[in-house]
Amino acid sequence: MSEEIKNTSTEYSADSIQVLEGLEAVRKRPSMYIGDTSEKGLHHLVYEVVDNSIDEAMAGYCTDIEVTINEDNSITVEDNGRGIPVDMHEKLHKSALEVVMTVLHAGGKFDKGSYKVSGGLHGVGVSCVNALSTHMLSQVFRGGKIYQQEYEKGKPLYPVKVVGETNKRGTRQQFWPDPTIFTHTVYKWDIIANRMRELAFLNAGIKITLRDLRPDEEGKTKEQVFHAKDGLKEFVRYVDRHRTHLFDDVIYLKTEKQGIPIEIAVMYNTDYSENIHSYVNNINTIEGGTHLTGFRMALTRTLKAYAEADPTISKQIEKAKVEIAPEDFREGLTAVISIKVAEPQFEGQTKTKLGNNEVMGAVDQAVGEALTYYLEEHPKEAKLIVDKVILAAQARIAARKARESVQRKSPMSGGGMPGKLADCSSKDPEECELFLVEGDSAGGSAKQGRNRAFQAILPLRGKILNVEKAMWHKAFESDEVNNIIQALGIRFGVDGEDSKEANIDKLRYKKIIIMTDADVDGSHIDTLIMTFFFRYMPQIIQNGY
Ligand code: 0RA
Repeated sequence: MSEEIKNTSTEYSADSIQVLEGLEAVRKRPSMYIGDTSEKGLHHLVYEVVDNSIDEAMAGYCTDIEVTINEDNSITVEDNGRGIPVDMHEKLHKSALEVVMTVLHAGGKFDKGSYKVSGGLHGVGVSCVNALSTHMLSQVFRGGKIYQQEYEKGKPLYPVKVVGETNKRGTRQQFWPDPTIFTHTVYKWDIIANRMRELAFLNAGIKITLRDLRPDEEGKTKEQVFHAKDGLKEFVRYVDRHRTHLFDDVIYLKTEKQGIPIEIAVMYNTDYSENIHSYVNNINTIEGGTHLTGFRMALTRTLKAYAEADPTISKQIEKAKVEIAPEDFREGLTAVISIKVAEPQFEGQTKTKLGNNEVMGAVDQAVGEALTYYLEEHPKEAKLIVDKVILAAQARIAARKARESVQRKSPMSGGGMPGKLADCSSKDPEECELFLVEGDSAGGSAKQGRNRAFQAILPLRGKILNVEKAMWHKAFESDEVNNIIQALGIRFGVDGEDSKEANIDKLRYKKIIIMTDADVDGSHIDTLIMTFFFRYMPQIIQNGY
């Protein structure tokens, strides 16, 4: 790995060689450090630099962060924190700033006991950003002076120097991503804006200003300020802004249990799905984990206990003749969960599933206490939730009946397929493809053009049911939706009579293609079909089919 380095090593001290090897490693295998070198990796550089300012803000020393997309597509991040230290590092004989900028993972050396993330997504250190930039400029405003150092591909061009005076305090970082490393080099406003909005919601009170100095078609530049003084309360309202609420209140808690800071905001809406956004150390844990499990456990237990303790509600449940299942408590629930863990263990395919067991009990306890209190204090809202839960249980039972009747009356249960399906001859799911085609006539054309050995065609008539707006069982009453389920070989309610979980063991096609017209109706149908997959059989998406 260090062949090229050895040749030029005479001018470097032993320490420098180590540093260079570190930076060379980052440049040789950038994906190992920042995930990938596509658009995602490119934007990751910004997050990495901003994260350091966020850490400074979480430690209580910084209130403002300014992120600028410059006209030449470089990025500037400036904060009003204490400034990265510039004094001499004892062992390495160079400025602490230089160490932070050039030594892998050096960030930890100055750790203030904040919640850094080990491995996985963030926390690789600003030195990685430096290594992957053709040029980088660091400035520190501290003690009345402006300190500065510049780098090329991570290598300092000169020792840290004073370049002027200032009454500002803080750190300013500017970098130019290396176009020989990244497949994309143009920053997208929306991608950065979404992350900055999320960070502002997750860290109440921090003001993040995003600017885009690249003129648009009208020659205009952009600026947006993200600032949420109420943190997650504002976040959950934002997530649910297009939904109708069961009641306007946000159920909110912010506490610490067993040394784990926990913040949660919950709203109930009139839709039928569960939307939980969970974060650990500001990272979106899309695969969930122990914090999510703790939340769900507490929610089920607390609502159940509340319903059982209230004679009127118990009678109401008895009358409705339903057995309430855990998932019934989560219909129409939107929640944002944010916790901080000192040593997070991230697991799962994308390393976004929290594994720390101690977190489960902490979140369970926090949610149990806060929700019990909320229900006692808000009987009106509590009743609205319980009514909704009973409705959900009834719908779930109705869904089972609809499914059973479909399976009885149609030829499908015996391996029969929907009449409209033009199946392929292969029976090997690995090579079989199913085309979901908009309209019978396009379906006909697709049939003529296909390779019948492995390509099957299922024409769909018009728009399928919008499952996002329908109760669970309605999907099983819709012919078009049932045709898709049957053609795919999906079964529901296998583990436990009315489980909502799809069983895809007998999936007949491992490639599913949505084929619609390139117009608004086509896009709408795409959306409806994808929503159906996302809500009823997310495994199809998760497995990349
Ligand atoms: C450790 C110690 C001190 C400041 C920082 C880290 C710091 C790092 C970054 C990175 C971006 N912005 C930052 N702001 C501050 C200061 C220690 C002291 O002053 O005593």
